[in-house]
Amino acid sequence: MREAEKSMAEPQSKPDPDPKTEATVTGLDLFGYVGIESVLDQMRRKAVKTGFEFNIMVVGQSGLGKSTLVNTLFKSKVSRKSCSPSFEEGISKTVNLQSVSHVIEEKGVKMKLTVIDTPGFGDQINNLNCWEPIMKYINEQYEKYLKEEININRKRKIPDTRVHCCIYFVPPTGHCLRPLDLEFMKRLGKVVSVVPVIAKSDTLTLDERQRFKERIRQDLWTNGIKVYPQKEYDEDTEDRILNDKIREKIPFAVVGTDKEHQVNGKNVLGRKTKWGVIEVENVAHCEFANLRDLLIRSHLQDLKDVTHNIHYETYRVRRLNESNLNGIGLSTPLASVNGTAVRKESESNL
Ligand SMILES: Nc1nc2c(ncn2[C@@H]2O[C@H](COP(=O)(O)OP(=O)(O)OP(=O)(O)O)[C@@H](O)[C@H]2O)c(=O)[nH]1
Ligand SMILES: [Mg+2]
Repeated sequence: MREAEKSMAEPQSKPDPDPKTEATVTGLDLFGYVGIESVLDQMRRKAVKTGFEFNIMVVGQSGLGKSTLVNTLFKSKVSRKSCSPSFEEGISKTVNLQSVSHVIEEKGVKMKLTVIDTPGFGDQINNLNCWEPIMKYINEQYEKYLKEEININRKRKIPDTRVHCCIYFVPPTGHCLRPLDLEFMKRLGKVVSVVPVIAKSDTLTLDERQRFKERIRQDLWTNGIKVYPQKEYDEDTEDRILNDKIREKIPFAVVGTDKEHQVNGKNVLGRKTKWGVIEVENVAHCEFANLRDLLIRSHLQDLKDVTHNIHYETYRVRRLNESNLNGIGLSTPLASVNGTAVRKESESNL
């Protein structure tokens, strides 16, 4: 018996295998060209047909330029198309949590982009629990998705309203993060990917901006606040190198506008001042372009993956454990759980 175990554990004791049979057998060797890589084309075609959904939320104190940045982010023209008329006249104070969706099509790829604009907080004397409506919204979207997912007759494609990224606006004080910012980001960071930005950064000099950014990074670190992209989710060295560069730049110092101005004969998005135009998409002027590239060009899929695999998964496990504890089977859709239990859950998270 021992001998048999030994021989199984030590395959090297067998005669040397024929190197030809040990080598990876490629499709080419066996049948000529198989065309495995065409699976990529198939996946691409499928993805293009299905389209993409991406949801961003903007959060921060009142008057920091959240609604303005929403318009800037999607080249304002795209954004303005389906906004309420008040956006045409100028951006007014946001009073309700509102989401605006646009289907953007580029080279045949369709993306339904939804931006959830939230009313600013912090203008009350008592800001206690001002994060409640935001946390509630985020958890409600997870709950909606979960209900669809555990339905017996579930849809082939579950509509995804989960918040994939939350842009948190830090006021350009130039000092440090306020207790309110710390508290808010600490709570948000546990349920959603948070990308902090310095709002209205045209009000800071370049030196002030740099020092403020370093201070914010330090404050986040000392308070154990996790912002996107998180180190522990880097999948390999390539990811780490790319994300380290982003982590060094975070928080992005952004400037927003919904107006275009002529600069050197070209129409550019910018803020006109007495001293010239601050070009919003010019990286020498501000880091709006870095933010846009992160969200749309380089990390869109990763943000969706982190939302699904980390944040939603945490929510799902907790909810299903809870259902089991309450004696409600997994197969029972949560829709049939009394509504108060669901509501209590989102509140208990606050
Ligand atoms: N200097 C400067 N002003 C800005 C910037 N972005 C927006 N503003 C101005 O700030 C004011 C408030 O902008 P909003 O976009 O309404 O701010 P908000 O965060 O949506 O405010 P609430 O809806 O009250 O939460 C407007 O007059 C904007 O023109 C910026 O980057 N720099
Ligand atoms: Mg607003």
